Parts: sequence; structure tokens; C-alpha cells
Amino acid sequence: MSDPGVSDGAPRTVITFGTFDVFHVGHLKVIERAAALGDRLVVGVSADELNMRKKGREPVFNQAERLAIVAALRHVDEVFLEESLELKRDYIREYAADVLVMGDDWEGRFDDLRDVCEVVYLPRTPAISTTALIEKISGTS
Ligand code: C2G
Repeated sequence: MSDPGVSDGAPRTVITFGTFDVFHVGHLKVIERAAALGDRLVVGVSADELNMRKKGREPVFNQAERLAIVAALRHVDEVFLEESLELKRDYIREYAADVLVMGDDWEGRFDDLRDVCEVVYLPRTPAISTTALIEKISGTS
């Protein structure tokens, strides 16, 4: 296996993950910045059931809708359904990813994967979140 991080001129595949519910500019920016780190961007979109386990609520848009939205983005080459947080190593192998990108709310959490790929945490876009949008739209904030 080649050294993670050492370029051999082959196209670099970047992988990132997220729920991307009520898609907003913070989501767009992380996708744009992830794409800029390589040549091909693969995005794991959290399954409805995983989102339920992580956040304790149903997403506003279901997994088929969220997959369709993310797949339609210019920077995204491939999407798949992320069934479990614990399967990252398998997904990285399956999609031959060279770089894993996560928001810095996950800082440190996936450092053990540095033996299979680069791991980059990007700063979140301030002052926007799906939860805040839901509260704003429903008039509860
Ligand atoms: N994000 C961001 N700025 C925001 C909101 C979100 O940069 N203001 C980023 C997050 O850091 C993440 C991506 O957008 O990289 C998707 O965010 P979520 O949909 O909240 O993803 P999450 O539920 O954290 O799912 O395997 C991990 C999970 O699937 C990540």
C-alpha cells in the first residue's frame, strides 16, 4: 500500500459524510471545500435510521430526497447511503478514498483512520444549522 498523503499522480478521491437535511449554504461550502482537496468527491448521505439514532428526530427530507439533492451538485461525483458511523473504514476502502473530510464538530473522532487515508477536519460555517432553520421556519425561535 502506498503512503497515505504521498501523491503518485493518480486522481485523488475525497470522501465526506453528512445528513444534509434542509440543505443550506454551510452544507454547500463544506462540499465545495472537500471537492477542492482532490479530483473526485464521493459523499455518504446518512440514512434516515442513522439520523434518528444520531439526532433523535426524523429528518425533514427523507434519504431518497437528500441523496437526490446531494447527487445533483456540480462538485459531487458519487453518492451512497451511510448506514452506520462505524463503517467509515469500509466505505473508505470501497470507494478507494485518499482523503476523509469531516466538519470540525467531529474533530479527533476519526483520527484512527489515518492509517488508511488522510483525515481533514474543516471549520463549520458559523451561524447556520438545520436545527436553527427548522426553529426559525416553525416560529419557535
Ligand atoms: N456543516 C458546516 N457548517 C454548518 C453546518 C454543517 O460546515 N453550519 C457541515 C458539517 O460539519 C458536515 C456537513 O456540513 O461536514 C453535513 O452536516 P450535517 O448534515 O449536520 O452532518 P452530520 O449529521 O454531522 O453527519 O458520519 C458522520 C455524519 O454522517 C455527519
